Amino acid sequence: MDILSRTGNPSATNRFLFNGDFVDRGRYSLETIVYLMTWKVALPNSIHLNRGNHEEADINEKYGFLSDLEDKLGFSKGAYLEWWNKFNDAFSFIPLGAVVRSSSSVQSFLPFLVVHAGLPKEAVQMTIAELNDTKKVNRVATNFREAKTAGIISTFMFVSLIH
Ligand SMILES: [Mn+2]
Repeated sequence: MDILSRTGNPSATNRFLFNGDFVDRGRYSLETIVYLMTWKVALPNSIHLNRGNHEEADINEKYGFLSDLEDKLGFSKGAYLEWWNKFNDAFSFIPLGAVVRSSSSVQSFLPFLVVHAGLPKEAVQMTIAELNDTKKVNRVATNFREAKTAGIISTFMFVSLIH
């Protein structure tokens, strides 16, 4: 919210890419993710979200998001756990990366890929089209331990912690 108060709200000419870890970063996880999701629904082409390693249940149950939901929605155990599951289901659909290209109205630059952490070894030889192919990279996963392509997915979000 502080960023948008300084830069102005998202619009067709004021576009944003937020690069993950929307939760587990302080006492306002719920407010932050609802705020970003609301902008995304309102202006889907002006705000873009990449998935970070904290948009994953195994992580955000330990580092603040689950307890934030318990504090704010904990009128019953079922309620906040249900919301936690729903948020993590939604997180599984957040893209792992975004390609940033120049538009004709700004200085030209080569397209580049933005991911939360880094590229896995398997991906270095892959094209953007192959990375975007859900048959090759099944990136929809709420729990990486159970995902077929867990190694690739988690490296997109965790490699900075490993190397
Ligand atoms: Mn992170």
